[in-house]
Amino acid sequence: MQKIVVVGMGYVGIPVAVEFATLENFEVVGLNRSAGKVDLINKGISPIENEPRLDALLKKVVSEKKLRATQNFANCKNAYAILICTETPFDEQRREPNYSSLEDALQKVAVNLTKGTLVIVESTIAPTTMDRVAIPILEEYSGLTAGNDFYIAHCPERVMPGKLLYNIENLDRVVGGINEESTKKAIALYKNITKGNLYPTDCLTAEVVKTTENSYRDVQIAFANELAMLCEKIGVDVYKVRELVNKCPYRNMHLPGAGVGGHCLPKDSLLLAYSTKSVYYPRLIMTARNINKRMPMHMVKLVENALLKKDRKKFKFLKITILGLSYLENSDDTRNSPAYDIISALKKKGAIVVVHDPYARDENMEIERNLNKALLDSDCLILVTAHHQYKNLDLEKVKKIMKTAIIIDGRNVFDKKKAEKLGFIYLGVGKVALT
Ligand code: SAJ
Repeated sequence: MQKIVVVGMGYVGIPVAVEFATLENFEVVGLNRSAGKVDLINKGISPIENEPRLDALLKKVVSEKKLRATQNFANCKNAYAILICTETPFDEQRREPNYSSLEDALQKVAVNLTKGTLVIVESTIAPTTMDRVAIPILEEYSGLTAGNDFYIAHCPERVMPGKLLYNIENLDRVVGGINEESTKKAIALYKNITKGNLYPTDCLTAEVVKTTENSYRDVQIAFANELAMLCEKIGVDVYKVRELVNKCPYRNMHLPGAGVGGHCLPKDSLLLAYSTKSVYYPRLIMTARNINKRMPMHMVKLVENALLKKDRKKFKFLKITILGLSYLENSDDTRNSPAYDIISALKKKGAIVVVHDPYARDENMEIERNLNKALLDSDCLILVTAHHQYKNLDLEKVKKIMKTAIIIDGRNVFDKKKAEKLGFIYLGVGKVALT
């Protein structure tokens, strides 16, 4: 049985560890810094909730002793392959990637690295990181030579909360090795767990592909957001415009909204730009990133406009209800959610902000699970995340329990005409602004 070690038991590491552990010829060791997570996994409990099939599969492979978690990196010795899946956030203050977790993992792997092992970096990294950071650390702390004594490749993850296992099993992937042998070994490894195509390339190209695929999406969303603000001024519904634009061949206008959250899009264009920081500034990509970053403030502006309509200027003591803390509909994942910027801006203006979300988990945020309580006596309902639960809200009932009938729609969930007919002031991203 070949030993696979997965470093980092998060949204990337846990599903890939489970996928290999279900296969007959692999046993898997999951490495994590937090003892709590190690303990949960060894009890067969997934730290990630609301993920189809993951709970059951994790319980199965742990009970069959095919997967175990530990904090001890000595388990890297004699591994067939080591997959590094640690977080790589971007530090916006210092304007550089925060590689502390990645470098810590690389060092601990390196001191336990044995000849012949295949090392894969799945974490999303700025182009040139494999060459400038990963390979030097592995060689320095192991005394081995990359590409000869051990194999190394970058195989960027393509996970998506809600489809973690599905994406691993079906999506195409890029496999960038330090040399042909490393690439071949990495492709042979991943062929065990995916039906998707595995495209061979080099480390640098793989780094650029991953950060580009998300920068590309960020730019597309920014286009939609810019058009939404333009349509508000012109007085047309951007969603109607989008529907008709997309009837045109080769058009695929994305959805405007309250903002762009998640663990990928808000940082990947910054990682891409970082790699050329002294030689080239990608203006379009960075402008797009700034447009998306400013959407939560646009939502706050819409609140101000709506209150003005009610001759209310002050936010002080107003009760404002946020519907949706998660960054993505029907997910509990709150990472980089635009809701946080909206909440802090409203609190700074003196509003009493009540946050409702059926799924989100955040121990630092009080989350109301009872929708009626969240809306009772509220002066403004702000729709940030298009959870299913909000789509069939009975606005007539909602109006009865709110104090002031104002809706700010960040995801085109409600029907503007119906809301206005019921007596709501309705403003939405890309919807016709107040006259
Ligand atoms: N969003 C918009 N408008 C859109 C699409 C998304 O405002 O048209 C917002 C969402 O509300 C969310 C954020 O952008 O706040 C990110 O949404 P996402 O659908 O991109 O979801 P992510 O962040 O989980 O993106 C992942 C990425 N997958 C990987 O990195 C492997 C992304 O590359 C995928 O394109 C995306 O899933 C997907 O296609 O579902």
